[in-house]
Amino acid sequence: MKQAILELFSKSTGQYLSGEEISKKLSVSRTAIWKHIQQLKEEGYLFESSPRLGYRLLERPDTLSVKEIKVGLKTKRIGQKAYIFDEVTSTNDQVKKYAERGEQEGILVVSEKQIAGKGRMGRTWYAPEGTGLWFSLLLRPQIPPSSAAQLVFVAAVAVCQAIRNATNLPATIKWPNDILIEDKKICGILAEMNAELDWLHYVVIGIGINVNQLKEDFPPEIAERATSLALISGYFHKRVSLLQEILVQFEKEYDHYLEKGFVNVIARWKTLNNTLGQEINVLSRDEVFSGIAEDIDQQGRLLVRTDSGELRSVLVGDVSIRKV
Ligand code: BT5
Repeated sequence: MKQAILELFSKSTGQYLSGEEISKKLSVSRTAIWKHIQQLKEEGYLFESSPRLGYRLLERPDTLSVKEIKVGLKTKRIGQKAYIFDEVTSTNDQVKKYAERGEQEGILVVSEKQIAGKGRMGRTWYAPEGTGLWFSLLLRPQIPPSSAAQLVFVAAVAVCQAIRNATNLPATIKWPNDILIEDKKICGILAEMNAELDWLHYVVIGIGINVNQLKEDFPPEIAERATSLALISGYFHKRVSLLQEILVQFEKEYDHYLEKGFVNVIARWKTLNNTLGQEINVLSRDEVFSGIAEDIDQQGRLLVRTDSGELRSVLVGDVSIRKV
């Protein structure tokens, strides 16, 4: 019932709804409505009530709850089933457990905190309590395992676009999986898959976004390279609204990809990236080299013209943009 009440208010944002109107629409008594609204107030929702006009929802709490995530969520399947945790080792690992139990594509796992958050290649992702968005999605696309890396690009385009839409901040994508603002890392993406050589069982897309951390919240080893939306904009952001926008953009981008292929994703990726055309250093496996990032190919490999004129394609690696 509380979910239904919130849905009504989400459709008439900032407007008064009378107790009578609500009770008619939901077929319950006005006293029951009053009781539910009192409970919502205790959960952090700020309602204004006027004896003549009824109730108006002024503020929603920034708690990551299924109720909050689902209210007004404009997706068909991505995030429509969500699991929320106070603490997990890694949301990617949690999604894998659900995948093994046969859960459907689109399920979302969000945690307030990760105690063993993962980056790529065994690295650590720092995911402290309450300040960021740490979440993972389960996908079951019918594509060959060799194409699974393309989903990192789908995710990067969706997250970058969503951050721009929700905050107006100039987010860009650094090949292959980082979102940066003002040259600092705001978001990392980790895609993992379960597959046979020629059969993809599922893919987990893990996304970590620094939302409301302050400078002192970052450990010294990343403090110079990492930032948060709050640090850039000077004010705190609602994590739930951002998450909803990401889910919407993700579904849009993913559906496009499934229908029309990777070419369209690359085209959008190119309009949002900060890597192509730049002088870069590449750390690929154990080798370091530098050159100019010329393009990405149909598999998402970065094509780099090295300082000696050779064109090299990089499938896995880290890139840093050289400052001139
Ligand atoms: C990534 O790896 O950037 C992928 C990060 C994915 C995190 C999400 S959170 C939800 C889901 N569950 C997980 O367990 N993981 C995913 P990589 O490109 O390898 O970058 C890792 C490096 O980024 C680290 O070695 C640090 O230098 C740096 N780093 C760690 N935590 C950071 C943070 N919160 N913000 C910015 N940089 C960070």
